[in-house]
Amino acid sequence: MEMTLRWYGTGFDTVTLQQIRQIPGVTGVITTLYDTQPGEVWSQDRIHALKAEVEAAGLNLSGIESVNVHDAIKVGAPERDQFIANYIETLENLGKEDIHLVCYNFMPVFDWTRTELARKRPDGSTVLAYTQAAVDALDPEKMFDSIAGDMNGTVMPGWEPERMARVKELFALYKDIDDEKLFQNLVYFLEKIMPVCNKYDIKMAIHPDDPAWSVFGLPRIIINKTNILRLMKAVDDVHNGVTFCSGSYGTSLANDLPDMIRSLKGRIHFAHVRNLKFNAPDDFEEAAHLSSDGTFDMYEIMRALYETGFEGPIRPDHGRMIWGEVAMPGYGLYDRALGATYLNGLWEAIDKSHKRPL
Ligand SMILES: [Mn+2]
Repeated sequence: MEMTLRWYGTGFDTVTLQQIRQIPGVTGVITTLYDTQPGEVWSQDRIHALKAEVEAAGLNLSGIESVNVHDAIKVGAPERDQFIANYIETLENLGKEDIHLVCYNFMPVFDWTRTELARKRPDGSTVLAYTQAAVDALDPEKMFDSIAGDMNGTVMPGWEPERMARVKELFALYKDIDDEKLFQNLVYFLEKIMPVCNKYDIKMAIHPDDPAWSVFGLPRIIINKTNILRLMKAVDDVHNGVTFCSGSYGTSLANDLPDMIRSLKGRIHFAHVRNLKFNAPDDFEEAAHLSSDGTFDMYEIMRALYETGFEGPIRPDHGRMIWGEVAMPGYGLYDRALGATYLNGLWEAIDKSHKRPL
C-alpha cells in the first residue's frame, strides 16, 4: 500500500504539497482538477501540469479523486452517450499521463451528507456529524444553506454553490429513477468505459454512498456487501473496482467492514480509512483514527486489507479540526497527519508480525 493524502490543488486547498511532503510515510497525493465541471473533458496539458507540480514537490500523483460523473449518465438521459464519450476522452488523457487510478461516485443530487460540519467533541476538537432526526426535519432544498456557514470559506466537494442552486431541478431529474434503474445506468456507463480502462490500465474505484441509506427519498445503491458484489459481477473486469471507504460503508452498523474487505479481494484499488463514533445507530460523528476513539476496530480493517494483498493507495480520509486550524471541514492538515502516522504504524506492526511470527 501507499500512504497518501487528498489534496485539492493550489488555490483550493489550505494545505500545501510541502506540508504533505513532511508527514512521515506519506509519499503521494490523491488530487483532481477541482475547477472542472462534471461532463467536461480534462485536457492532457492540464493533467500534465498538475502531475508536474505534484512531482516537483517530491510526491507521487497516486490517483484522481474524483472524475465526477454527469447527472445525464446517472439518470440515463438521451445525452448520456455524449457525456460518456467526454469521460472516455478524459480517461484517455489521464492514461497518456501514466495515471492509473480514478475514484468516482454514483450518488444522486447530494454527494455525502452531513448535518453538522463542526460538532464539538469533549476534547474541544470539531468534527463532521450526522443525525437522521436533523435530516428528517430538513427541506432538502435548504440543506446547502443550513451547512454553508460552517465551510470555513472553502468550497466542499459535491456541495459546490452552482450545483446547489440547481437542487430543485436535480430532484426533478431523478424523480423516476429507482435503485434498479440507477444500477443499470451504472452498469451501462462501466461497460462503455472498460475498453479505454483496459487499454491504459486505469482502475476505476467507485466510492460508496454516504450515508449508506437513502436520504430525501433519493435512490442509493453502493451501500452494502450484496450490492457492491453484484456490481463487481455485473461488470466482471478488474478495472471495475472499489474505493473501500470505512467511514462511508461504516455509517451502517449492519456492514461488517473487515468481512466486506475480504469478500472484495483483488477489487479494492483505493482505501479511505477513518473511524466513526456512534451515539445511536442513526447519530454518528467522525472520530480520531484510533480504534479507542470511535466504534470501529481499525486494526482489523487494516489487517483485512493487508491479508487480501491490498496494493493501492490509502488515505486517512477525513480528520478532526484540532489545534486551532482553519481549513475545509474534514480536510485539515494536523489530524489527517496523525491519522496517516497511526495507520502506517498499524501496517508496520501487521507486516512484521506476518513476516516474523512470535
Ligand atoms: Mn471516503
